[in-house]
Amino acid sequence: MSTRIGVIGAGMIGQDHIRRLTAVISGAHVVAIADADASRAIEIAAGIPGCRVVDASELVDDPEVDAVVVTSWGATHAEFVLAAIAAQKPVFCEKPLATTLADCERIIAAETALGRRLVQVGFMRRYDRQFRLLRTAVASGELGVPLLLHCAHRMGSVPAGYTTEQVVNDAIVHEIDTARWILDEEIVGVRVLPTRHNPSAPLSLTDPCLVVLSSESGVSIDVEASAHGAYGYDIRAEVVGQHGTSELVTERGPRIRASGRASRAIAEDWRERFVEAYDTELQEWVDQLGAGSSAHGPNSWDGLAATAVTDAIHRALTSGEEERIALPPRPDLYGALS
Ligand code: NAD
Ligand code: ISE
Repeated sequence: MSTRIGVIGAGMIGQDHIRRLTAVISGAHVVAIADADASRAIEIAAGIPGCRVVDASELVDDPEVDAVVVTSWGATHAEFVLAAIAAQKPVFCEKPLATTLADCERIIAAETALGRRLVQVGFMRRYDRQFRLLRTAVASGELGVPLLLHCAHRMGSVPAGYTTEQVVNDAIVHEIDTARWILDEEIVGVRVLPTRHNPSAPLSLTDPCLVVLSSESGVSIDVEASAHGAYGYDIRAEVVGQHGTSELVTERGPRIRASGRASRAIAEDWRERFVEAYDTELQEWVDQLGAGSSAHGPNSWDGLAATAVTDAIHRALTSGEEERIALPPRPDLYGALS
């Protein structure tokens, strides 16, 4: 039986996930779309047989909707995720789970009271082959004790009006999650280092933004987030361990030798770089729904832990000091860290 999905938010990633759910993965189909911009919802729904346009406030409780995908703006996620938990429907929520720690705590409290995990957060890098190899290299012990993790998040370009808040909540949030997942420990401290301003960026944007996170065991994780990476979308990560290093291989396609140079392509944006990861992420989620099991992917706890760190980065941007992170106790419902 095919799972009937309702999607809230038909913007960039909403449309990409709708295409994926409709044309790429098996076991689900999109029956309802809601967007604050009704004309956008109408246009997208028109291309999908049997798909209705529904008001966001009614989509979760719609009896024709079995499970919900939330791809609206970050600050709106908590409302829809809480509604899905109240309706006891599985919900796949794009990152961030919520933009405030208080909202994340409300979500955890609601799920814990229900006693069942219904929420999966869209930390799709956990489904990327290269990130999985990096994590396996660390877990194998071959590198010895991990000491440092160097990360870069270079966006080729960003939409006009892109803010420092988005750099932190939408971009660096991925490095926070991958660091926790690769190292299998929480982040406990954050500093923001001064950088020279990129003349291509508006003065209001912290670009590049250079953040150093510290893990429980003392691993330092430096994250360079560049909103005007200029040459393409480039995500890098390298673990430096006691006995060796391991890094992501990020170039794509065949190696070309021409005009006196050897080169390989660099992805244009996140849709291209992580296309297989998004496909795997949603296929596994749908498979779990079909099997009637709780989502096994990144959960509400992972969402809360990431938001606790983004909150601390915002404090550090203002204070210029190291900001510490104190997480509430992790409920048993969420099991071990990863
Ligand atoms: P977007 O602005 O392109 O699209 C958001 C859509 O949501 C818009 O169409 C907007 O009208 C709609 N919307 C906003 N509030 C709404 C509400 N209350 N009810 C109904 N519709 C509403 O943004 P985007 O780039 O698609 O990002 C959306 C979310 O997905 C963000 O949280 C972002 O961080 C996340 N995202 C994740 C990835 C990833 O790699 N995992 C990539 C891109 C975006
Ligand atoms: C976007 O929202 C994403 O989640 C992408 O994965 C990220 O790389 C990009 O920086 C964000 O804007």
